[in-house]
Amino acid sequence: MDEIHIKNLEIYAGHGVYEKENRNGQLFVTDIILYANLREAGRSDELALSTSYGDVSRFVNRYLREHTFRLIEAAAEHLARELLLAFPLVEKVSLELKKPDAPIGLPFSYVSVKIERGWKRAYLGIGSNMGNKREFLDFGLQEIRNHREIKDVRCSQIIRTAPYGGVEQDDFLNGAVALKTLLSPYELLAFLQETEKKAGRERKIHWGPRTLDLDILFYQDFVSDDEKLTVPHPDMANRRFVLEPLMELCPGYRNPVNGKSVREMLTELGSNI
Ligand code: A4P
Ligand code: MG
Repeated sequence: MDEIHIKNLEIYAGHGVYEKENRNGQLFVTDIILYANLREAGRSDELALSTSYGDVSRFVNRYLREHTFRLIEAAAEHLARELLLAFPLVEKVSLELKKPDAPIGLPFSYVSVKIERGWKRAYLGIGSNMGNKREFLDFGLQEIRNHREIKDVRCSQIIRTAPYGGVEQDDFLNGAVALKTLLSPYELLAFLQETEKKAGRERKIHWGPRTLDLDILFYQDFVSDDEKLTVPHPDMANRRFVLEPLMELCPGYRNPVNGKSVREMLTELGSNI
């Protein structure tokens, strides 16, 4: 991806563990790399199609002066998030925050933290087979759309599906959702579980009836199989009610575990189930 660099931007602000540092302030120096597609701005020579390095520099200056953090880790983390929210063309940001006058009592040039943060693409499965199913799905979608750190939400068609997995229960409504998020996989999971809870979800029977089920199917090319979070969803290749909606959103997306695209998994499933 293309890059815009801002090097050694100097800001006087009050971050530190000691109260004196917050009160008196000191010099901070930042290096920022903005990752974005600059092709259209380059071709057209239009500032509106790019991100103004002047606006970004003033934003960083204002943000670091108006907020106080004890750790430069926290200052960098919050600043990176706010930059990504304020400048929508920026996909990823690299931020180094240097503190040349940190109270160490030994000679050094600076201490710093450097982080890289960006929008991540994720796909969710949504389902309901209790009560007013459509309303539960709409509620879940609305909560997802309202989250500050989620954007570009697209939902597949909602389909009616027979219950899978052997538990005798009502038909499901199922769909898939594409989104971009600043949340980590575990933060996204926590938010989805909170949303299920708000929809009155009770966990009684494994694979049993539910008002609202929100599963992470893919999170970029992240792979995890611990107890709390298994991504990609391990049984997706056997589930038509997952693959059909996904097919509408991302037919070419490859499962990082088996290397197969959604289209290939659906073709292999054939007319089974
Ligand atoms: N968990 C692990 N990985 C994930 C992930 N990728 N996304 C953990 C979300 N949660 C994940 O889930 C149990 C635990 O899975 C959570 O605590 C979480 O930490 P749960 O939602 O409480 O229980 P569950 O949904 O009963 O179990 P599970 O294994 O998630 O079942 P599935 O896969 O959700 O399948 N038939 C049709 N037609 N349509 C359906 O939507 N759904 C199921 C449930 C069965 N049959 C169905 C459908
Ligand atoms: Mg689930």
